[in-house]
Amino acid sequence: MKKFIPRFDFPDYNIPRTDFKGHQLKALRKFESLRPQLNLILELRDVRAPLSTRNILIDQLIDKRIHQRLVIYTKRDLIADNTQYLQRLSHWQQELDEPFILINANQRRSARHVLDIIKSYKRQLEHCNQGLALPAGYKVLVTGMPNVGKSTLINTLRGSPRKVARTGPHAGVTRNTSETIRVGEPHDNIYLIDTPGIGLPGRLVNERQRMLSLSLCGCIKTNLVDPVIQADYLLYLANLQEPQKHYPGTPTNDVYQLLNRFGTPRDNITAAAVYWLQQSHRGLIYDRELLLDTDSFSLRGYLSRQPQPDPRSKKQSRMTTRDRQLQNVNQLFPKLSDR
Ligand SMILES: Nc1nc2c(ncn2[C@@H]2O[C@H](COP(=O)(O)OP(=O)(O)OP(=O)(O)O)[C@@H](O)[C@H]2O)c(=O)[nH]1
Ligand SMILES: [Mg+2]
Repeated sequence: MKKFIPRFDFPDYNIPRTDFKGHQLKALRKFESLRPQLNLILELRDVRAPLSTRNILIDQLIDKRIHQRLVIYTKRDLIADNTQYLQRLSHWQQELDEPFILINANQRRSARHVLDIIKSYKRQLEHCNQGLALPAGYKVLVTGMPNVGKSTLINTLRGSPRKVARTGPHAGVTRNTSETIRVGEPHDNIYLIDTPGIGLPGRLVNERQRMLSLSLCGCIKTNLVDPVIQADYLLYLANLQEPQKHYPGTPTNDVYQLLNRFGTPRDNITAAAVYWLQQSHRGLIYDRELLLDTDSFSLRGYLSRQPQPDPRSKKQSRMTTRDRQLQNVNQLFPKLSDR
């Protein structure tokens, strides 16, 4: 039998570069006003797409002199078998010197671990303050891209059967920054703030494929990208990883051939794509760079190569709504345009 060779390239489809919305800009403004009272920033990312779900706007929010920071990779359970990948990710994070943990946000044990870390950060801060208690309590902003599990983690940390934060399997469930939510014992004095997921304005997205990875993680609106293109990208990734685990029949590079195998009524190819996208694809990594071998990819190298477009060069008269949004973002985070 002929050996199956997966595609190494993926077509450059003309897909939207952004799903940035007005409520996200409003949230960024709110972050700016909360900034002086925050002690810890918890940045959540989806472990299956750590590059795509990293948000450079959050880097701009952090002032190292006053804020502590912890990166939390969620959805660990969806990739638990892939120990080799988890080891590589840990190695890259250590290289960056960015404190991080991996969790399942639905799991009480994970939430207890997060709470223990928050308490230890708080103790560190009190120690630096010569043991003085923090008058307004210890404030923790829970932030990240849409749908990465921010509200889920807050509910699990609260531990009560009644949810304090609304959750759902698609992007944009939380629309407003919450009031403070107490976690732990009353004397712990720890308060979390739930936030709407923040995406990136189009000009800060240099590769369209980011949108495909984000789409597979549910971080952008479901119908922003044609489901057949999403299915094609999923097929491409599955073939580079373990095709036999993710679809029936012999491996194929032809998405139409695959979708026809699902036998949907009246050969509705879009319905077949949606059906396949909704299956669980445990173990799959959605950022294709991470499939390169160790010599060809390092997270530090990748991040240093990310271009930072200068939005100031755009003429005011030709500004679109998106340009204006980006300009607003840059006014909030001037450091971005100086890079
Ligand atoms: N398997 C798994 N599912 C998770 C995990 N964390 C969150 N989810 C699921 O992911 C979906 C999104 O969770 P939310 O908590 O609503 O995400 P969010 O970041 O608050 O989303 P926005 O409010 O839209 O920004 C829900 O269906 C959760 O059940 C996790 O660690 N593992
Ligand atoms: Mg939410």
